[in-house]
Amino acid sequence: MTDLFAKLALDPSREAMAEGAVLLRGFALPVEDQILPALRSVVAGAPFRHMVTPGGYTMSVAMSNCGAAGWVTDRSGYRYDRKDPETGRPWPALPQCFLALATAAAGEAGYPHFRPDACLINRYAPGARLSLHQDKDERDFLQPIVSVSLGLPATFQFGGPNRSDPVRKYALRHGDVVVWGGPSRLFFHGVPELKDGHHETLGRMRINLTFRSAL
Ligand code: MD3
Ligand code: FE
Repeated sequence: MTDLFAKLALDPSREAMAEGAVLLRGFALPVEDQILPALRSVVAGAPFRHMVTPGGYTMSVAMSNCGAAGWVTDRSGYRYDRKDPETGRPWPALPQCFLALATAAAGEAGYPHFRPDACLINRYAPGARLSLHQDKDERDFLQPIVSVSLGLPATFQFGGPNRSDPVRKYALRHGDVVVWGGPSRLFFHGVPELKDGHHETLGRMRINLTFRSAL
């Protein structure tokens, strides 16, 4: 564990995407050998599933969660739930290396007190997409969200506080970490259809981890 912090302390390349949004290119690469096995063990306990929106659509993105709470949707609405509705059991705990990565990234972006209690895990197969939305189901919008991209690259669409605001496009690649704080925390965002491809460790797949202070 000690060398994890030594590796993360290496000077990351950072870009500002919007007010409060800090892109740390490749920030997760030094710890991917810890993240990927931990991810496998989480989804062994809480398998990926395609959830249904309140409007009755089945999401093309498959999801799971770990942490004290998980984000879920069904016909009754969106919410954070302490239990996996598929199994009735609590979600798997946040792996130590997930927590260390998320808190280190938040620290780099100026949020030294970020302590996520939920991690939503999104799995994209080619063709899967996430339409433009805001993340508003968390209790405290002053806390940032930290996202970690793994596997196939995606185009990410980032707009503004109103749905009709123009969007800008960014490529998010394997190992990229973004901290979404300040005004950007409530900006509209989405992922258009994932292009087919092959990633050397994850194959035909993109995984996105989003760490949240939900409760
Ligand atoms: C900006 N996930 O899980 S990651 C989500 O690639 C979500 O799976 C996308 O949007 C994905 O809610 C985008 C980047 C991201 C995540 C959360 C945000 C950007 C954000 C929350 C607020 C603002
Ligand atoms: Fe989102």
